[in-house]
Amino acid sequence: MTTDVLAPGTGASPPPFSTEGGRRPRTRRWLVAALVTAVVLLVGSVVGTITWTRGGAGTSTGTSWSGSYGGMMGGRVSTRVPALPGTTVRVSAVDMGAMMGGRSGMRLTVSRGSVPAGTVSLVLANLGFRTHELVVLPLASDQQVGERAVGSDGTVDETGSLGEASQTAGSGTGEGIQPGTAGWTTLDLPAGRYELICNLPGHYAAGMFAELTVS
Ligand SMILES: [Cu+2]
Repeated sequence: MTTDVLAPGTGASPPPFSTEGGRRPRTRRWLVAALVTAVVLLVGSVVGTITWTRGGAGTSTGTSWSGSYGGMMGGRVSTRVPALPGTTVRVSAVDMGAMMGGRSGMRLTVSRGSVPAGTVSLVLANLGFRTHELVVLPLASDQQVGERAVGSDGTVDETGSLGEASQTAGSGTGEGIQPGTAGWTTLDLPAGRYELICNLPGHYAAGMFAELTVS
């Protein structure tokens, strides 16, 4: 964007819509308007956004990523994720920190809702302010995500878990994935429906679940 667009005192009206000379400035003004709208939407959004950049074509330097949650509330993931086998599903965890009562606005979102059966690598990026984790549970055919019974300790039964990513900047099981980091796991998933959850106390009930279909 050129600075003259934003500079004060340069509010010259665009030429009439119908003139040819008006096309370029008008297009640019629309672009600026669209950009401003996008920024406003981003700031007001409760959905985290993530940008992945490959570590270089043809190299195995892995993937680094950054993301933001709600724009001005920040939330970057600096962990360098290695190249992982199989189909990769990127899962982002967001929360509102201590704002809005603490536990509202906790979410898990997946980069894709379905994957082919076989080797699947799940990467959890923690864009929130709290520690999170990712546990993979099977879903019965008549079961929907978010319906599991929550125990008095705030967690759900993990019986039948196919695996989890709960290690900060590492693979597999650990003590939880700290804010601003990522953790991952690689699983062999047969066809079926799965529920990806964060099972730290209170987090499932607060909305940290997402569905993944394997076919
Ligand atoms: Cu969580």
